[in-house]
Amino acid sequence: MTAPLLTSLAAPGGDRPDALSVGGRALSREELLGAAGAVAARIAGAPVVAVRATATPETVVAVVGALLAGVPVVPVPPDSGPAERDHILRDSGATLLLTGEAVDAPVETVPVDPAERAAWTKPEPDPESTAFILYTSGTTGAPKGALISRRAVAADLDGLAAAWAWTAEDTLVHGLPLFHVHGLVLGVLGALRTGSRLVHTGKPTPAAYAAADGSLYFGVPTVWNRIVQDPDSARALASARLLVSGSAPLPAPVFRDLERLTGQRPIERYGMTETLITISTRADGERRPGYVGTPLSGIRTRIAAEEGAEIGELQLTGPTLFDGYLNRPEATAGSYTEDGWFRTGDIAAIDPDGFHRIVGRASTDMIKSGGYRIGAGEVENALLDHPAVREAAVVGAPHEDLGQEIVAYVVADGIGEKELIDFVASQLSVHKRPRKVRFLEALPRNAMGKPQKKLLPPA
Ligand code: MCA
Ligand code: AMP
Repeated sequence: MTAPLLTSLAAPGGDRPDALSVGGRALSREELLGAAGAVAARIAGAPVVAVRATATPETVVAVVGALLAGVPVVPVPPDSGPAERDHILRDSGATLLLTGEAVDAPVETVPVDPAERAAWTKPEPDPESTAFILYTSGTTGAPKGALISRRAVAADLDGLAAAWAWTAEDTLVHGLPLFHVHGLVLGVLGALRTGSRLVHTGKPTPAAYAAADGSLYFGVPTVWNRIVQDPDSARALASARLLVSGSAPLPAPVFRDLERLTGQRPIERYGMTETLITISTRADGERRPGYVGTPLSGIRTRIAAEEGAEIGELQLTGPTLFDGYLNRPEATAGSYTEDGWFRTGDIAAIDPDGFHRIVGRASTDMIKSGGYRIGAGEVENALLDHPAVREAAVVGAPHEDLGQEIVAYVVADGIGEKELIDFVASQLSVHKRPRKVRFLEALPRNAMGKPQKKLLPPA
């Protein structure tokens, strides 16, 4: 039986003033609980709250406060422009926006102050209730809200704690954004549930990781690539217990450079917003470049391959799966097979010894850049909102540092590359901006008039 999500928030084995340090500002667990209690009292009874998810103690306090009160939380990327932010607020039904600093918003804002204290004594909410509504891109249209239950989060964190021997003895270090599964669910709630100390470095820079003196480090492959480009910082991680990579494929050369510079092979783990983390190598097990390991406890996997083929779509079941997309029964139904397995959209293979290898994605319209998932359709729609743009096609081009970089092909009059990049950055989150724009006379199309991305010229 999985223990309720927040049962272990009080410090196991004694509190410390720097139990959580986020961007250089520290809180003890008692201070966190007191400040979160004040948030819970203020928002109790709201249907859904949004949190402006800056990398700050305010975000941690706001999220824990909402979880105490049993109000579903929607993290909003702090740099999202009006198109993305308003969609998330409207679609989720959030009536309040929790924020550490005053901002203009189309809903009532509620200030969050880590110095406040209030006791919260209400019982833990139903484990099947929604903890998070996490907005995530599909191949077309605006992002969808994935409903993540308290039970799913608790089961996932327990599975990871077992896989990585993650305990209160650890100090977790990372600098990932606090509006996605990686940085928020694993990187904050994982530390709270296991009792480990958390150092959030603000930004995931090599120098900040090297200075943090942690035992457990999280990064997306871009972060690990930048660390191996900075050998002194990489060597400083030699004394860590585990270096963990996820959210995108870790290139084999980066894996090998990490081993060469730190003396240890990184842990790779695989997941999705909709399923949380489902497959990982183990603290006490083998780690191979290109492989994400074996399923966590309670997760079953299968490959839907054509007759005779070993490679096909990875499908999953287990206690960490989401409860569907908010208000989108058709999209939810479409993400499951007839016999109830979740369709990841990732192409994978399973070796005879059970080790999983992620080979690619079924759709080229789902881009992973710097570990962020970006739907080509959302960026195309943002470009088409510009009056000078007549046609747009967006692709992910291979990129050494980011994995993929967003490249936009447009048919447009009288506008330059920088202006269009800035336009997208101002409408959506900044990381969804194209890094390159190519201007064409017309998009290549088939006889039916459908754009043919395969026929686009090289970036
Ligand atoms: C640049 N900037 C701009 C513009 N261009 N601002 C406005 N308009 C522009 N045109 C600014 C940015 O705001 C930012 O400022 C700075 O330039 C650099 O931004 P950027 O180029 O985006 O940064 P980067 O260096 O390319 O970022 C690399 C990164 C980042 C740090 C690795 O991609 C990252 O944090 N990735 C993590 C993604 C993640 O957590 N994914 C997990 C998804 P300033 O520096 O001032 O802010 S969860 C998941 O995948 C599943 C569940 C799983 O398996 O984990
Ligand atoms: P997101 O919904 O942002 O959580 O992105 C999920 C996607 O990230 C998955 O469907 C995979 O395509 C990719 N992903 C996550 N972890 C890995 C990994 N270790 N190796 C390869 N791809 C990964």
